[in-house]
Formats: sequence, structure tokens, C-alpha cells
Amino acid sequence: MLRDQEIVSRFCEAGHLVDPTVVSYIQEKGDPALIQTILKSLSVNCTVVLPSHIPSLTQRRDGIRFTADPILEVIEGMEGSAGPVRQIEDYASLFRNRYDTLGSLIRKRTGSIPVEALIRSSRFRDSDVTIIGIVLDVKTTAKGHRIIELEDPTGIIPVLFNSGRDGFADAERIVPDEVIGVRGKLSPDAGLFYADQLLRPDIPIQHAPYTPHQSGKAVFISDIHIGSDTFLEDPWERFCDWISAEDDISYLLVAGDLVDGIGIYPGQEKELTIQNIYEQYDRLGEMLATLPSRLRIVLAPGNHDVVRGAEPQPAIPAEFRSAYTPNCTFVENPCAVSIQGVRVLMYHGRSIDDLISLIPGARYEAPSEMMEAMLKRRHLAPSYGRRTPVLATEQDRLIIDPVPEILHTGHVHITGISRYRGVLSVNAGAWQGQTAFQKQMNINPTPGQAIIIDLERMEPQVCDFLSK
Ligand code: D5M
Ligand code: FE
Ligand code: ZN
Repeated sequence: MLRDQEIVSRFCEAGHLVDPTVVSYIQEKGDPALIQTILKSLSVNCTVVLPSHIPSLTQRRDGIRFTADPILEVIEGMEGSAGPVRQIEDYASLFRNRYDTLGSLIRKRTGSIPVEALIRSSRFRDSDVTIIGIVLDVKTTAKGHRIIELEDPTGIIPVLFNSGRDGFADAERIVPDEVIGVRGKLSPDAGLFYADQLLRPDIPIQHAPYTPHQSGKAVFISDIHIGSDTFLEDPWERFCDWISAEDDISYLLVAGDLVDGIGIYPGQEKELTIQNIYEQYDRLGEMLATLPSRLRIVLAPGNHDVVRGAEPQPAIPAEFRSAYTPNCTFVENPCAVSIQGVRVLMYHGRSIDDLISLIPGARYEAPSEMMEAMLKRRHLAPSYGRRTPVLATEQDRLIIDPVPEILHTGHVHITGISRYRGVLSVNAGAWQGQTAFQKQMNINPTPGQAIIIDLERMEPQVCDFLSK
């Protein structure tokens, strides 16, 4: 296998810097001749070698787009399709679907063999092979190496990631239940698989995001928490005045926790100014009704909303919608919507709590790093059985496929923006000040901010309404 450093040096000797994505692409292809091919195709004044410089790799976009009328299109819907769990087999089919879908994304880039064949057949004993599976368990040895129990439909095998090898930092970020591929070799006693390289479903490096031909702006917010005594009335008013005056804004997307809800945590009633759930939704409807009717408003639920907590969460039911004007569209969590052809994947973001607790070095202050972790794993909530309840559905509805242009989350009440392989991740903050609980947990929210994206240029901007 080619080591990172060797690849970087080869480009360096030829007078070029190289983007890390290109390095991992060459590693994945495992073909040293590729370096020469790329070098030959470069112009002399190319300083940094980017994925777009790789010959034969054409940039393409992924999936269907709606560009004309209607300008707001709900792409994925599940209303009524996901009933309650009937039997344990429903979970088996959820994970089987996750393995099949995400495994095939890895298999597109490399051949792989079943775990059972690897263990039983002597044919693979001395060769480098790739296996693909779901992570059952993650452990660190006394010497700091990582041992992953990997399961595919045929068997289970422990996989060792040596802490001294290239890419170990990535192996340290492996979380339970994600689907990974591992290239490496079986130990002589067939009891352990030595990992050389970790492969994730990931965003294809040739992914080319769609940009619309019409100009337009969209505003991304989350976590309004109507009914809470920490709802920030004045910043919200300033936000409404501002958005009403900005004629070029056509969309307002809200990623959940529309209201504070009832009975979400013990003693919540003491922190509520509106103690009736219908009245909480009515209040929000009245507030949104004051905004210009040109705005298309998309409302998704979160863990404080009235619907069941298990994801995917259905849209807010009709009985709570009587105060809303027709420009409001209620969607599920998660939900993919198309605005002027730009695909936005909205997800409340409850799994960010789980990812922060599982990934070394993760921080609440940088939620968009966890969104990048979702994109690499092509899954919105990779680890099952922690803080994020997931419903047993035949198809895994939390898989990220096709790739969106924008991933929009909230939940942690902290603004964050990042770009990864052409996908813009925006975690919108909240309209609720620091709660007693967050103070206790030392979580410092960034309330009163909205993220505006110019759809034509895909340029995000944060607007702050907290202080006058
Ligand atoms: O969650 C807002 C943020 O605060 C999110 O990061 C979770 C955290 N939070 C809030 N309440 C709790 C409890 N009870 N346990 C653990 N973490 C919590 P929100 O969904 O707005 O409540
Ligand atoms: Fe919230
Ligand atoms: Zn939340």
C-alpha cells in the first residue's frame, strides 16, 4: 500500500502541493501509476493538485432535481408509511437495509469479500482484501490500538487498527453501527484482521453540487421553542422585521423544536409561559402569519415537538395547524426539500449529542464537524441505542442518499457552518436563551442568529439579532 507521505513527496518533488482528498483517492485506487498520470496532465503553474485535476474523473451531480414549478418541492415523504414496531425482525431489516445501501457505496469503489469466505477459505490467507460490515463494537487496547468487531451478513471478525499507522486518527473516530470497509490482511491463525486502510461510504470526490440559474436567498433557523420562558421575544421580533424587509429572501426553513412542548423533561412546567400544546403551536402560527406571504416557510419537528420522538418523526399533525397560513409547509424529520432545484436535507440533529459523546475531540462549539461526520458515514444518526431513538422501518430512512447541496440541522443551539466535498452544512442556532440545564452542562448557546444562503453562489452568511 502507498503511504500518505510517499504520495505527498512524489507531488512535492514535481513542484506541487496536493489536496488530502487526492491522496486518499490514490490510496483507495492502490495504483502508483496514477500519480504519474496526474502529474503528466498538470499545467506547470498548478500549485495545489485538486480532485478536479484527476484525469478520467468527471465532476457530476447526484440525484433528481426539481427546477421549475413548484419552486418548493418536498422530495421525500413517508406519511403513514412507518407504523410502530411489530417484531424484532423489523430492526433486523433496518440494519440489513443500512448495510446493503451503504456497503454498496463502498463496493462501487473497490471489490470486497464476505467475512465467512475470508475466514474459511485459504485462498485469501496471504493477500490484501477488503471486507465491508457494520461496526458491532469498538474497543481500545492497553497499548492504544483500536479493535473493531465487524459484522457482515456472513460472519463477525475482530479488526485491528494499529495506532502507529497512517490514518489512525480516522480509525479512532469509528462509532458503533456505522458501515465501513476495511482493506487489510487476515492473521495467520485466521482470528484477527489487520487493517491497512479504512473506507467510508463518504461523499464521492467527484460530487458536483447543483447551483440554480435563478437568484434567490433562503434563511435557515431552528429551535424556536415557543412557550419556553427563555424564548427570546425581542431578537425574534427584530428577525421578523428584518426578513419582512428583505425582498430577495424566498424561503424560511426551520429544523425542529418549533415549540418547547409539554412534559419533555421533569419539572418543565415551571419553565413554560404557555402550558398548553395547542396554544404553543397557535402562537407560532400567529407569529409566522405576520411575515410576508411571498416567504415559503418549511417547518420540521424536533424532540420538543408534539409528534413521537423516534426518528423518522412524522410532520406536525393537522390538528395543530389551524393558525398557519397556506405558505407554511409541514414536513417530517428528516426531510429532503428542493428549493429552486437546490436539495436541502433537513434534520433536527439529535444524533449530534451522540456523536459528540463518541468521537474523540468533538465539541459542542463545533457542531458542523459532527455534520461532516454524518456526511462521511452517509448517515444522519449512525449509532443506535443512545440518546437518539430510531424507529424500526424496513428501509433505513436516515441514510444520506442522494447527496444534498445543503445539510441543515439544529438541536444543539449553537451556530456552525462548514463545507465538505461540495456539501454546505449549516447548524442553525436557537431562539431560546441558555436554559438552567444547559448552564449546568456548561453548554453555551449562540441564540438569536439566522443563517442566510445565497442559492446562486452557495454563500452562507450569519446574521445576529441578539443585541439591538
Ligand atoms: O436540546 C438542546 C441541547 O441541550 C442539546 O445539545 C441537548 C442538550 N440537552 C437539553 N436537555 C437535555 C437533557 N435533559 N439531557 C441531556 N442533554 C440535554 P433541546 O432538544 O433543545 O432540549
Ligand atoms: Fe432545541
Ligand atoms: Zn432539540
